[in-house]
Amino acid sequence: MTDLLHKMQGSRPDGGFRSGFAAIIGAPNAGKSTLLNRLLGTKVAITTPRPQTTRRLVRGILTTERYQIVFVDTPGIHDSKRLLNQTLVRWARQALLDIDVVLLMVDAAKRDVANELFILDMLRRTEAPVILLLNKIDLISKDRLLPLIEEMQRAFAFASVIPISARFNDGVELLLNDVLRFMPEGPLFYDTEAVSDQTRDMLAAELVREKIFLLTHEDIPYSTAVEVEDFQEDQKKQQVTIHATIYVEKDSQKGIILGANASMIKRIKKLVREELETTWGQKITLELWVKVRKNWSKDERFLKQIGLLE
Ligand SMILES: Nc1nc2c(ncn2[C@@H]2O[C@H](COP(=O)(O)OP(=O)(O)OP(=O)(O)O)[C@@H](O)[C@H]2O)c(=O)[nH]1
Ligand SMILES: [Mg+2]
Repeated sequence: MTDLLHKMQGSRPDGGFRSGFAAIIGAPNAGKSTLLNRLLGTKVAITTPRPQTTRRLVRGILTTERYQIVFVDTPGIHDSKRLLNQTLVRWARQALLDIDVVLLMVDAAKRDVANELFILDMLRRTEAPVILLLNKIDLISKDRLLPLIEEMQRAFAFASVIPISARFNDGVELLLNDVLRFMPEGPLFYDTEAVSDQTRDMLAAELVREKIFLLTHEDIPYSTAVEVEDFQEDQKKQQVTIHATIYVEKDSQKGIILGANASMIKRIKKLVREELETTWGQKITLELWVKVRKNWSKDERFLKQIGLLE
C-alpha cells in the first residue's frame, strides 16, 4: 500500500523526495532571469542590460535524485499606465499563487525604494515565506552590505537574506540549499529531463527579441513583439525551419529593424541562428518578416493572440 502510494505521488520509496515551486520576483533589471539560467546551468530565459526584458512566466526545472524545484521567472514589477506593462505585472502577481517560497530579488547596487515598498506590500498578502536575494554584490563594497541587510530586515520579516551575484555565481549554491528547506515532500511535476516548460518555438521567438534588445536603441525593443508562425523539424536531416514575424508599432520602426540594405535584420537573424544551432546541435533556417501593427501594445486582442494576456 505504501509502495503504491509512493508510486502515485511519484516519490521515492526511501521517502524524502522533495518538490515545489519557487517564484523569482523583483524590480525590472534586478537579475532574475540571469539567476534562473545560473540555477539551471543553461539558458532558458533571455537577459539584457535593459529593464522589462521578460514578458511572461518562464518555468525552469531543476531535478536531481533528491528533489525537483520549479523556479518561476517573472517580469519585473513596476508602476505603469501602459497596457503592455500592466500585463507584465499581472504575470508577476499570478506567479505568487500556489508556490512554496518567494525569492525576492533586489539590485543591491541600484535601489528603487518606492518600488521596493510597493513589492513588499504585495508580498504581505501572500502566505509563502520570502527569501530576500541582494543581487549584484560584485558591484558594491562590503561595508555597504550590512546596513542594507539591516534596513531590509526592518521593513519585512524575511525567512532569510542572502547576498548573491547571479552573474558571477556567488552565493547561488547557498541560496539553493536555503530554497530546499521550503520544499515539501512531493511528486515529480515534470519529466526528469525537462529543463523548462518553454517550447522550442517560444525560445526562438524570445531570442529574436533578445537580439533586438541588444542591437537597437530607445523605444524599439519596447515596441517589438515576435510571433513564430511556423516551426518545422526534419528529424532525419537534423534541421529546423522557423518562420517568425517581428511586429513593430510604426513605419519608422520597421525601417530601423530592417536597417540599411536589410543589414540589421540580417544581423538579428545571424545571431539567433548561430545560438540555436549551438544550443540544439541542429541546422537552423530562420525567416523573419517585419510587420507594422499600429499600437499593438495597447491592443488587448493582439496581446491575447501572442500570449501576453490571458
Ligand atoms: N554586475 C552584475 N550584473 C548582473 C548580475 N545579475 C544580473 N546582472 C545584469 O543585470 C542585467 C539584467 O539582468 P536580467 O537577468 O535580464 O534582469 P531581470 O531581472 O530578468 O530583468 P527583467 O526581465 O527586465 O525584469 C543584465 O545586464 C545582467 O547581466 C550580477 O550579479 N552582477
Ligand atoms: Mg528577466
